[in-house]
This record gives sequence, structure tokens and C-alpha cells, in this order.
Amino acid sequence: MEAHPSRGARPRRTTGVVSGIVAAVAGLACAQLAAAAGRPEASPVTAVGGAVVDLTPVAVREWAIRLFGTSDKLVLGLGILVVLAAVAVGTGLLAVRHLPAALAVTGGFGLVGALAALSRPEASWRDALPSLVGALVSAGVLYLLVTAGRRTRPAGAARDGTDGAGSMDRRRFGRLVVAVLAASAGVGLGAQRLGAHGSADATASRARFRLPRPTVPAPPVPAGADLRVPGLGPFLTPDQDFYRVDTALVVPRVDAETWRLRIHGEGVTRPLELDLRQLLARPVVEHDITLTCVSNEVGGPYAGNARWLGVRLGDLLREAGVRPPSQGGPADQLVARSVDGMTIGTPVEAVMDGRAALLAVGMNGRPLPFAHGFPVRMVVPGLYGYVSACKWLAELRLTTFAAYDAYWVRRSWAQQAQVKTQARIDTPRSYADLSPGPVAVAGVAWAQHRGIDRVQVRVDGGSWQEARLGTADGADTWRQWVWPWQATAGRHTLEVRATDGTGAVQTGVRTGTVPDGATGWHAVDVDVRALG
Ligand SMILES: Nc1nc2c(c(=O)[nH]1)N[C@H]1C(S)=C(S)[C@@H](COP(=O)(O)O)O[C@H]1N2
Ligand SMILES: [Mo]
Repeated sequence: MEAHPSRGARPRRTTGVVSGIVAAVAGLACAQLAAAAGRPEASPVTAVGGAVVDLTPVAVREWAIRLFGTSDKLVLGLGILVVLAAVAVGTGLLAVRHLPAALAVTGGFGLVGALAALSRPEASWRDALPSLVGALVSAGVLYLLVTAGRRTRPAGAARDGTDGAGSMDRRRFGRLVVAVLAASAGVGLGAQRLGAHGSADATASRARFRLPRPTVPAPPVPAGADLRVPGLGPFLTPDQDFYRVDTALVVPRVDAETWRLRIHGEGVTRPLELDLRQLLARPVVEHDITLTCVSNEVGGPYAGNARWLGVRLGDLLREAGVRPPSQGGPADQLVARSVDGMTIGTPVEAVMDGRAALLAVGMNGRPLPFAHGFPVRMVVPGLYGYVSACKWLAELRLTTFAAYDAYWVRRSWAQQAQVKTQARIDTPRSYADLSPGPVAVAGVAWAQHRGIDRVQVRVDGGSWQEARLGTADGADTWRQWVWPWQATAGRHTLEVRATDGTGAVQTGVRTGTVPDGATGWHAVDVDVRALG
């Protein structure tokens, strides 16, 4: 370091920072265009983001989900942008000191992006191209700008004259920056257009898709299932309010017309390969099922209830010659794989024991939304989503739990996980300010496939009081409950617990979500104060 930085240091640094950022913007725009022309998943940002998601230790992931909820993807995206900006500035600063080193670093980042893209599920060598193209463009722009910027401060140039050679060249540098940014904006816009066009087929196929009429329609939801208590959501969760949990940074948009499902593996005597029409030539049933996520904390939001329409998976497996383990079948695990490479392992026994395990195409009377698995997803009553509810389904393979660990199992979650009995207080909310007098305490309770028989509430650790239950809509959905409370002034803790259809009372022992779902009673603290 120089003891007295030369007066040229500041403009040189500015040149570096500006060149680095502009080069990164240009490179990313071209990479996005190349990705849009091929597979959107191959964009360096998405590929690196996906690799980060896959490599993140479970503890950090669970912390991020707790902290950011379903905005975790947004936060990851912003994090990547911040890192990219820092890298761009660093590379630019390096470039004005040692251009070859900076070009090498740029190439290095291109390689990292390319390797990340190649490591993604379903990747081909072509997926390396967006990152490599981006790095090449970025390096070229960096070279152009830094060599142009160099001439703005020739050693010994006049530092006083505003019309000196330095100032002329500075204008040229400025024009170059503006030109590159404008070109990048154009390229970025083109990438966006092309991307929208690429998914247009999928969007059109969803718009054209007419849901089949159920061979066995579900009876209407019982009138008393919805208690209509203010602060309590509807019994059937509207699609747009349905929680979303998946690893997809870009929601896969699958074209229903080209979609295929392959069923094969151990014990399959008649392998099947079906398109959507062939799949739906089978009897179609309708069934209400509550879906919950293993990552849901006690009292958490990752639960939703929908009316699903689809084909019975057990029948389809039987058609393929599969026998459940209890009838001597060799495979005890059904591994579903999605178009984006997610793998989800479900017990074959559960799928074939007569419950409404579905290959669903409809959700609440409409084709599945893209975010929830269009065109076909699995739903199995009684099992957490990560061991049953594969979205954007592409393949079903029969194997054993001994031979294969699915995606989340490799990340310290249990191979098998039945939904645990849970009850949640939805109103009043934690830290609500209430007035003394009648307060409707209400929420939902679930124990899918066992059903809910009873919900009890207690105040400040007192004796358990019976809540009134909404009418049951079968054993596979949640039940709403309400308990009228005469609130008295002061701070109070409300607690809730449920009893499932087998008579088992929900345990009060608090455990975390890993490895097979949280347990414990949901508690809410409220302040009751007389007004005025
Ligand atoms: N392809 C794919 N399917 C998936 C997942 C995923 O990450 N990718 N996540 C699973 C998990 S953990 C849950 S809880 C449910 C959530 O389904 P939803 O997003 O429709 O609510 O989807 C399951 N299916
Ligand atoms: Mo989940």
C-alpha cells in the first residue's frame, strides 16, 4: 500500500467498481438469454441457488424456514444478488490492478455456474452453456471497460484542464458504460420474452385441460364442518392461500400434452407408460384430504385442506402387477420422482391399503395450479408431504427402503413419517389485546387418516375443557373447533390438545420438526384488559 495514495487512485477505483458491476450485469443478461433459449433451470443464478438449497445443512434450512417462512426463496434470491454484487465489485477492483487475474476470476465463476448447472437433476451438457456464455461476455466487457478506463488517467496528464485528454476519454468510458447497460437491458428483456414463450405451451395446455367428471364424486362438505368463526380460515383452503413447500426456485411448467408417467421397478410385472389421457381413462375419484408439512412447527402455518380429484394409485399399481409387502410383494417403497428431480419415498403398503392415495389432477375443482404440481401430483392421506405428495410427477419406481434413500432422507429426515396429531389455535392470536367477557377461542386439529375425536382447551394450566367440534368430513381432513371463553382481566395462556380417532391423546412433550415432525401443545399468550 502506498503511504500517500496518488490522486489517481480514486478515479481508478471508480473505474474498477463501475466496470465490475457493468460486466456482471452484461454477463448475467446474456446467461439468462442462453438459459431461456434452453432450460430456465440452467441459468447460473437458479443453478447455484438450487445447489445451495441442496447443500444447506438441515439445521440452517429449518432456521431459515422458521425465520423467513415461505419467503425463504426470496431471501435466498436477494442473498445471491448481494453476493454477486460483492463479487462484481471485487473483480472490478482487481481488474484495474491486474486485468489478467480478474479475467481468470471471471472465468472461474463461469465454471462454478456451469458445474452447478451440470450437477442439477436432469442436467445435460447444454446446461453448462449459459454460465460459460455469461462468463465470456462478462470477461469481454470487463476487458473493454478497463482498457478504456485506463486511458482516462494517463500518467502525467494535466489535472487541471477540463478539456484535457483524460476528460474526453472519461466521456468515452461513460458512453461505453451506457451502451453496454442498454444492450444488457435489451438482452434481459429478450430473455424474459423468450422465457414466457417457452412456458406458453404449458400455460395453454393447462387452460385447455378439462377436468374429468369424477366416477365417484365426493359428497358435499357437511354443512357443520365450517364453524365460520371470525379469525378461522375456511374449511377448504382456497388455492391461493394453500401453503407451498418445495425446493423449486423456478416453478416447473409442465406441458400436459407431452407429459408422461412411467411405472416400473421391483415386482412390476407389467410396466406402464401413460400420457394424461390414458391415465384419466381410469375411474376418477374425488376426496377431501388435509396436507401437512413435516417442517411445520407446533402452531405453524404449513397445513391446508383441499378437495382433490384423481386416479386411485393403489389400483394403478395393481394394474402394473404390484403386490403390497403384506401379500408377498418384494418392494416396500414407492419412489416418486418429479420433473425437477425431487425424489419422495412412500410405503407401498400405505398406498395399497385402501386409503384414498391419489394421483391428483384437480384441486378444489380446478386443474392443479403450477405451484402445486400441474399436471399430476401424489396425495396420500395420513403421511407428511415429503414422504407422499410429489408434485410435477414424472416417474414411479418400486424398490425397498433398505436399497434407497429419497431426497429428504439423505438430509437427516426419517424414511417414513405418519402425520402426528396436532391442534392449533388460530384465534385469538398470540399477544392479542382482548376485553373481558366472551371470546371465541378457535382453530383446527388434524390427525389425517385417524381422524379427530376430541379437542380440549385449558387456561393457565387449569383443567381441560371440551371444545365444540365442526362436523367431521371423513378421517382424512382436519376438523375445526371452537371453545367459548369468559375472559377475565390479566395475562393468560391458552393451550389446546386433540385426541385422535384411535383414542390417543396428543402428547404434550415438545420436540422439534427433525426427523419426523414436531410434537407438543400449541399455546397462545393473550392480554385481557378492561377498556376505558
Ligand atoms: N417435486 C416436489 N414435490 C414436492 C416437494 C418438492 O420440494 N418438490 N415438497 C414436498 C413437501 S415437503 C410438501 S409438504 C408438499 C407441499 O405441497 P404444496 O406445496 O402443494 O402445499 O409437497 C411435497 N412435494
Ligand atoms: Mo413438507
